[in-house]
Amino acid sequence: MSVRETDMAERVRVSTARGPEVASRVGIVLGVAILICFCTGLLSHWIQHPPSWFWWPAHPVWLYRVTQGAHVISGVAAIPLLLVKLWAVYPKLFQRPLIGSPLRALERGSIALLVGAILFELVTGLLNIAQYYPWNFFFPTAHYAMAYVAVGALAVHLAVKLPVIRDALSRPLEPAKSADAVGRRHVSRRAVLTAAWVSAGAASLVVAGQTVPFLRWAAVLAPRSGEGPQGLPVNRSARAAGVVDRARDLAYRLTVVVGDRKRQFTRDELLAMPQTHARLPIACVEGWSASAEWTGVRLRDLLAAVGAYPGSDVLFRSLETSGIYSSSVLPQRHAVDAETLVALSLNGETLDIDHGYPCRLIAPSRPGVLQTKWLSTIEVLP
Ligand SMILES: Nc1nc2c(c(=O)[nH]1)N[C@H]1C(S)=C(S)[C@@H](COP(=O)(O)O)O[C@H]1N2
Ligand SMILES: [Mo]
Repeated sequence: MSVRETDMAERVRVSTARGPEVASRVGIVLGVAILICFCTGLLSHWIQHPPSWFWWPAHPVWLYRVTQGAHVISGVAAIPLLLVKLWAVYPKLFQRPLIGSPLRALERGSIALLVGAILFELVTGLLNIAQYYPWNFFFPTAHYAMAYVAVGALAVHLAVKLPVIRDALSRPLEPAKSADAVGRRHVSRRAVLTAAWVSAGAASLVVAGQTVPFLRWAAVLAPRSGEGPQGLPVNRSARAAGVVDRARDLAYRLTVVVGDRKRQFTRDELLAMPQTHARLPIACVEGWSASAEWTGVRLRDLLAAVGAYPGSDVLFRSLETSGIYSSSVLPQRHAVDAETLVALSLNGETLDIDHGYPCRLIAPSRPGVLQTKWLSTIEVLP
């Protein structure tokens, strides 16, 4: 840079709050939010597609509720932080030459990848919370794969920028220039940072309301925080799932298969068995969750009534015959848990058809998507 250019750059920096001081401070908080989001997202993925080494406890019963709540809250909080971060570095994104030397091309390429991947994650995640899918790829797979791209690009970016970040953090936020020079700036850096923290806090609050009970009042942006039959939200109704007739059919039987033994139960027969109460949350992967009082037959008692349970995974099938919700696999650790129920009632009333009547699975510390409703068959896997 020539002397004149340096002078120009300095003047630009003095007249705007943009620059590494704001970018590095917002960047650190954004990085933490992304890290929380990534780790909790990985957990959720592993619970739903467990690798052989993976271990997920049934207790405390609210564990998945907390990790998935943290996933969605940190992701939503990252959105305003990312916007402020992009604003702070905005002029640099378009600095000439756009491509330049191979090294510079590499740096620019990695930043394009980073911004693209993080934007993709935050936008698809947000639209998934709203259950709005204006694309034709399968959300979980794309969201999962792109998370590695985002975090990989972030690691490279941090390594490359470490000297700049160190330097920016070692200097005071506001330069010790004359009051006049600071006064010439339209907004102070402090004001920009305050705006970043406040907007991230507000974004967290409006989405946290769908999972943190005492923040319900704040859930203005949470699509499913509110009411459903028996005080619990519903993601997919019996009508939407096309199971109303089969669920109400007087010939309904729950089939239970343990090894080479098989038994069928009417709903009344299930009601005649010893009943257990459990207070367990439904924790949807989309981030909403709500606790409820469930009553029904302990899964392990039901299996024991049919045959000797060999201690393996258990497959649940729904009256709903197609789609990803129509079945789920429960690991042995959860299957033997005293609070894992084939639920027949909810909050003291007969299970509403939208919550899974005649009966549904409810197990502790599991994603909502695996709490299969309208059960037709329970089968112990070999
Ligand atoms: N058969 C079936 N089971 C299902 C679903 C479904 O669509 N079909 N939705 C799942 C999802 S995504 C969630 S979050 C919970 C919601 O349970 P609720 O509607 O009783 O609150 O049920 C799960 N069980
Ligand atoms: Mo869900």
